Amino acid sequence: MKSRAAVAFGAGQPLQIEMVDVHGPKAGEVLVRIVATGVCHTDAFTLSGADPEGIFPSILGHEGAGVVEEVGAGVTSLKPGDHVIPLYTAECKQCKFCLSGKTNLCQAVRATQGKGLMPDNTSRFSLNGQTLHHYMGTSTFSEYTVVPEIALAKIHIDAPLEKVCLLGCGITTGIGAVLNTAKVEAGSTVAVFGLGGIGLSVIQGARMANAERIIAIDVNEDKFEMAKQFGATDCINPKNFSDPIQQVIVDMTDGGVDYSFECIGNVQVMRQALECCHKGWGESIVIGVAGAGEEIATRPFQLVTGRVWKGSAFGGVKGRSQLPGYVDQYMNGEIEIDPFITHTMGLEDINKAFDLMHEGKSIRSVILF
Ligand code: NAD
Ligand code: DAO
Ligand code: ZN
Repeated sequence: MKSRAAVAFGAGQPLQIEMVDVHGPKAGEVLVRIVATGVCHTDAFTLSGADPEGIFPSILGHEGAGVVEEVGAGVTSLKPGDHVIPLYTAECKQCKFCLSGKTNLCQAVRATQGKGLMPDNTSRFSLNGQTLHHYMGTSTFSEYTVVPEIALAKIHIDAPLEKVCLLGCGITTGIGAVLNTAKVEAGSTVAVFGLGGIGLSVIQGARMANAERIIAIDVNEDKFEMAKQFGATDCINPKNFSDPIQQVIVDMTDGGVDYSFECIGNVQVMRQALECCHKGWGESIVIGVAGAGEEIATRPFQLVTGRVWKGSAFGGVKGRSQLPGYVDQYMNGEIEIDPFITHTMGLEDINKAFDLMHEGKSIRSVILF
């Protein structure tokens, strides 16, 4: 079949809208009609060429929601008409990782997903006979996409797809990092570095966890108003201080924060986030994705004296078991999504969504097919 898609032909090039060919679902696969997709910093990171796993030509996009159109042989958990969110972290419920109970990083389709292919090592996308690669196993910048059954969360049929698409990445990542990875306790002091979609979602999660003090840090002060709306108690710009920002935060908090979150992908900020933690127990969670080959550093004594450095992918959330519950929480008013959507546009304007992100003018743009 034919599908309208935004194709990434090469690093640093704008996406091009094309009518691509989509091969139907093979065994264990599902054809999904994407209704809406967010545009995340990670799509921009891959498009920039800084992503070591970036493959071109490809169809990017990983923050979508849609409707099942057709299922391949052997698919039992989904049927046409079901509403779904594609998962860049699958959940097979059978591999060593899924069975460990310790991680959400299912490895069942990881190897082929990393090569931009479906589990049988081939692509379902082509254009004029040329193979187009999948991206993160989701490729939500195509109206029709093919996804493994184990990488689809079935959600409430009444959930508005143009809103809950953002639970496919950013909002879930931020809230999950607070509740699952850090397990922030009521009364805690929290520092959040970077106030994009991820950082604001961390603030939302910290408020859900009843953190007492939430310190929001960004170099773009335009982000402070929304950070306060989500529950930040203090907003600070590192550029306004002569001391290193970690020292400023230690001084503000009688020795440091209980939890910090890096939501930028900057290895210098990752160090600041660790070093603003309280001696003896402070934990810093790395969420941001740094460029290829970059490394983090600190003095090991920071760890010897009780600070903990951790990372979080998709907020530690197991997509098929737990994401439908996040959708229900949105529908019950327990999770906010609407304020994140600063812009909506059609697929033909998707490059504007990237421009708005780079200019710091958007939190999330949602593409409506
Ligand atoms: P974003 O670009 O919307 O937000 C980043 C924010 O950081 C901006 O507000 C920017 O002004 C601020 N910033 C930049 N440099 C700064 C500095 N030196 N000090 C303080 N603030 C600074 O990005 P986003 O969509 O919120 O994503 C954030 C990061 O999270 C990205 O690296 C993305 O790839 C990553 N990510 C990780 C996961 C995961 O599962 N771990 C999931 C999604 C996104
Ligand atoms: O299992 O090796 C693995 C990787 C799983 C993917 C985790 C990706 C998290 C960070 C990327 C940001 C996604 C938007
Ligand atoms: Zn698994």
